[in-house]
Amino acid sequence: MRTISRTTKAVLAAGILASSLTVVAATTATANSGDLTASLQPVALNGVDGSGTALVTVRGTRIDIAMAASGLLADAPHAAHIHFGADARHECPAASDDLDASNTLNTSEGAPAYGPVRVSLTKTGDTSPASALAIDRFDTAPQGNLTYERGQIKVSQDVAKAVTRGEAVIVIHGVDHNHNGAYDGATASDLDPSLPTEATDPALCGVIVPN
Ligand SMILES: [Cu+2]
Repeated sequence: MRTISRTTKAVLAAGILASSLTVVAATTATANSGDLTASLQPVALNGVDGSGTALVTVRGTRIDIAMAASGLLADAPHAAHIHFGADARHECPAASDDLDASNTLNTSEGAPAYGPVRVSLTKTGDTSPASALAIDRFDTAPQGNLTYERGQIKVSQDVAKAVTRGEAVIVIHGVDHNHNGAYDGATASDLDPSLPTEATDPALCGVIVPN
């Protein structure tokens, strides 16, 4: 019967341990998992006197979100999304993003900061970018307070990964620039010319960061 020296056994054991550690590390790297928070603050230049918080949980390619915000135009639909772009800055926009010098920021002007819509935070039904302006399925902020809770939102692998890494941004839209209690004004929305820009301009924004 062959005998294996102690040294050989130790080397073999170390090798097995090292390879199983590699397997554990690889598994952890591919399965997205995280508990995160976004502190929602007024978007630069848009003058919303409000704030909010979103709690986000990622498990694989499913996301749970609970969100509350205040200071929004009351009883008006507020589209809300998770934005992410690989080439974006993974930030909320700054006053310097006001390319047309209008002294307000529209959704497109914020895109270099937060990227395109990747998840529509609708209360029911589809949550893809196709529902970005499905205004009948977003919260209407009674008394200016938005509440939102939805679990098991299916997202793509790259979005799950971006959220887990702290690169995705929550944006709540809808700003009453002239404080007259309604979305109106002569400027058309950059997203849908049939809507006033007030209906879609970004109001509150927060990067989703790991707890
Ligand atoms: Cu958005």
